[in-house]
Amino acid sequence: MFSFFKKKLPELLNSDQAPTSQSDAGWIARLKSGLARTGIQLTSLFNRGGKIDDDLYEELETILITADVGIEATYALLADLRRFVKEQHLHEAAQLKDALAHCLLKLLSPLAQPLQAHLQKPFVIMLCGVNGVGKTTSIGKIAKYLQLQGLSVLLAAGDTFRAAAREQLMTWGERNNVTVISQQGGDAAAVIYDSIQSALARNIDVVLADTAGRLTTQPHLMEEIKKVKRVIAKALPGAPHEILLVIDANTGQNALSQVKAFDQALSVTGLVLTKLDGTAKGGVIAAIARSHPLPVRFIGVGEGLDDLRPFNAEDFINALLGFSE
Ligand SMILES: Nc1nc2c(ncn2[C@@H]2O[C@H](COP(=O)(O)OP(=O)(O)O)[C@@H](O)[C@H]2O)c(=O)[nH]1
Ligand SMILES: [Mg+2]
Repeated sequence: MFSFFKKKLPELLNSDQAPTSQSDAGWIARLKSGLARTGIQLTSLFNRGGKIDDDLYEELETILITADVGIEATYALLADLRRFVKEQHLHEAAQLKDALAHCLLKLLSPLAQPLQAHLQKPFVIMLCGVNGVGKTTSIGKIAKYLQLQGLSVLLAAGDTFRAAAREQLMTWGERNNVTVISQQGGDAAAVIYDSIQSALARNIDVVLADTAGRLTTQPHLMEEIKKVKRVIAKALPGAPHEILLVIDANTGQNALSQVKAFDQALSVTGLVLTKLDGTAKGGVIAAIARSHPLPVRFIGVGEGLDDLRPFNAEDFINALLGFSE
């Protein structure tokens, strides 16, 4: 744990974002091993000793850019870092790690806004994103998370393009005793409309609606998902209450164009960042924070049911920078 956090956290975080209270060692370890590539590079840079000089900043710049932070966010972060270093009269390379953590926390903590699914009933959540990013898997994990909060859930098998997606959701529902509304064939809007009717009739708290994967460069599919959103509003005025865009953390800077395009089409209300356990370098979240900030509701570090948690900026930065507890 690093010192600036201790001093600055209360100023930087809202009271409802308790830093590490919900974290357990296993989760932090998974996140850390997922982000190890970046962590190791940064740790070896800062542990080298010596003074903070232009060479050090330049090497840091390279590491950040290759860690998917992107050019714009890297430059902004480094400018902030240089300002902070001057202000705090820091001189040693070893001190730069804490300083970077401080600047990253300032950048990322506004994104840590948990999902508030108890605000409406039924609370309708629609998921969207490109193919294979983890939408259907995330639905299972989010459903479990919500059930643990005492909320009843119903799943809408809105990916009517792939039979496997429907079966994937049905299997999950059976195993966890959750109702899944699906139709053989049919269209996404109709399935989700029925699901909302069903949730109303059964007094269900949350509807999680799956949708088929689509590329933002497929105009007819982007129109189709806009229609799904309009139909949801017809089934329940004010819904969908949450539009989650699922992003694979391994897609690098392309993630940013997905965020921009889906947000433009649907007014996305939150992000789910998956696969931070793979070859992800983690920096894409900083790129999003800088260029197109949206709340990060959950991050995923694996295929298991417990491998998805609300985003906590401090834990993420600890893992990214390779801090040891
Ligand atoms: N390693 C890893 N795999 C994941 C994660 N989330 C999803 N997956 C896997 O990614 C693949 C595609 O997931 P799926 O939910 O079907 O994607 P969809 O097409 O967006 O619905 C599956 O094999 C999932 O098990 C994650 O956080 N980490
Ligand atoms: Mg799917």
